[in-house]
Amino acid sequence: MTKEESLKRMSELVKILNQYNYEYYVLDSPTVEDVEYDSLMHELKKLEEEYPNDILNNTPTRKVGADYLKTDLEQVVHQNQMMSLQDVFSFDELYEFDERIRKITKNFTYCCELKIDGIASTIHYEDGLLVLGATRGNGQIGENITKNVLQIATLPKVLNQHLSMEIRGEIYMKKSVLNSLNEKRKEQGEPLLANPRNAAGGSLRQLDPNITKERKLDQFAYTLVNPENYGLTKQTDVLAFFKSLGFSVNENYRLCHNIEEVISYIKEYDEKRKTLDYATDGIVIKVNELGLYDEIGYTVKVPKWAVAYKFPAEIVTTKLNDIIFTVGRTGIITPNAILDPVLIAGTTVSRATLNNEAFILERDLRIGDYVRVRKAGEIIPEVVDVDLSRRDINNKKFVMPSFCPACGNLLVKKDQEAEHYCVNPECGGRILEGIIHFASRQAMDIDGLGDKQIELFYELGYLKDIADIYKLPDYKDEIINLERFGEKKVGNLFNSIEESKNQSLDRFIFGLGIRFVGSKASKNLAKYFGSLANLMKATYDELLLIDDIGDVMAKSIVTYFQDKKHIDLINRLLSYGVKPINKIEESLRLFEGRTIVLTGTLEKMSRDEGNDLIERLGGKAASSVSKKTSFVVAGPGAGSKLAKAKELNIPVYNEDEFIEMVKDYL
Ligand code: 0OX
Repeated sequence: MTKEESLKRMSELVKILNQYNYEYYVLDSPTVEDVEYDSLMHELKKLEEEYPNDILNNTPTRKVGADYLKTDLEQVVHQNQMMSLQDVFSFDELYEFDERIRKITKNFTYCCELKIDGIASTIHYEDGLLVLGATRGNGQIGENITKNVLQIATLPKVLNQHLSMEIRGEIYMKKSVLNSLNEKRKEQGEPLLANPRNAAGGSLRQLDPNITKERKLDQFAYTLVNPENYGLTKQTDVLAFFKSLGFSVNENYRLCHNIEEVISYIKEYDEKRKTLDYATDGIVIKVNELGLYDEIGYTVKVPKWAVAYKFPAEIVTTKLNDIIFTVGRTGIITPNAILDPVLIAGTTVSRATLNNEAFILERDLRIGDYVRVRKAGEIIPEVVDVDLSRRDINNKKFVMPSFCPACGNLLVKKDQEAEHYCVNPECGGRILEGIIHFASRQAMDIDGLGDKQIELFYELGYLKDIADIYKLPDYKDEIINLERFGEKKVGNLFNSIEESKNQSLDRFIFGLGIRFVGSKASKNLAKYFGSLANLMKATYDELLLIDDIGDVMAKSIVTYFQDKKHIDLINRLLSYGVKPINKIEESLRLFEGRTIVLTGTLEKMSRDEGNDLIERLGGKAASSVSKKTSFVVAGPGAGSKLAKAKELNIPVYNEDEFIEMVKDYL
């Protein structure tokens, strides 16, 4: 790669990884597997080592999880930094770790612990009473979660000795707890929690501790701050001490005398961990003799006397009992594997998408085969391949059906496309998916109207298309009498239906489900046309002028609005009071008449980007604070401007609060 290419790649990686971090830390909903994330991060670190002068300000290599978090919780400054761990992915790297320590001393052992996939936290006790709980945050500053840790049944609130001390450990959610929580959420049409770690994180950051209590979290203790105060010299003794005080300690730890023993421990637990009721993503290997820690030393973020070996993604073999087909709103037919239920990475898997005919034929998957399944992004089950050694000769080669499973129409496969389609616009399966899409979180965001409710109302004949949603209140009496509904729930549902009438124009456009028009294109369309009426009149040539809208999308939009059925549907929606609001237009006035000053270091945008944003939203970006300043956005290191703002009683927000104000317009 030339330097220019490397810098371009660096900038791409920063963008992708920041997005992944946002999905992971803020949305609690990762979209990539850890392995892929780690490999991209590794690539970025290597490039940054090569070009240290070109490291970007917003690089994720200099941020930790908490930098991505928006939080309403109070901050806690850690008196003793909370370090994280250096990850390694191979035994070779472990040998290198061992070599580095052996250069310093030959007289040591290892304490190996399971790496629990949860949230690292610190707990302070004074005179035997739990007085403070905090997350790691960036290692220096965390979030105060005292009220929430008090809800963890297995964490002692009062110690059996009057000790003042700080202990650290992992707060986690059991796999079984996550499964039953997700079952409830599914029933209520709420989004599922992606994995035990994100579930624990989300539960701990609840502002209402009662929710934390319902989430039934647990904790394992593993670090004691200042162990010398208790005469302890070994990590294994610390763990025993914790146990004697009433803490939960993960009992699977082992004292290993050399790196070979460490490796056999890892191999043993890569199997055993599958049977445990909590998620583990590796093994933590720590020098056991605490007295050696200072000599072996620390880097800025991690100790040199410990590493985390990360397990490769879990793959499980199970039986493929059937292949069934679902119809999407665009008519796409998706084959799905029906599997003998198996536990993978924390949840039971009994279904996996098989994407399309080619996917099945490439792997030669046959009903009755044993297949290997893994979870992409720890969430989405995926069939990797077949275990041919276990194939029964009677298993028949897969043949794609010719007819739609929902309406029986002949399926169509277009040239160059891998997918089969049902092209019947009246197909019940397609209509149902279209209604689900319209009500979904990214579109009209109608709370309480999830897949299950829509399927039920569709079967009962209350919903035949998206406009019928606004007629649901006509069936109030019938719905109240349905199982799992009731006065309150129905009242909430009707309120959110009513509220959605003034949903933003871009979400409404996205909700219509026009082929190829995703949420980004919908935003561009709303911004350009400003109203539904204008969009409906748009010509092909005009559409091509808009950002990111090309030939295929432009044709699809024109065709959609030429169809009388769609015009009738939109007219009905309008007649029921649906009136999408152009929030993008509104945004131009968000800061109208306001003078805003940015000061200190902004971590998520450059100063120029911030000032541009203020101007774009109709405000004035100023560089000095005066009586005329409407508010100040202060990042770390803010000095005299911040002091002046305080003196003049001008509101001050931090960067996260500012992003919260403008997030709809970014
Ligand atoms: C875990 C875990 C995490 C903490 C900082 C230096 C050593 N997730 O289970 N961290 C540590 O120890 C680190 N131990 C663990 N067991």
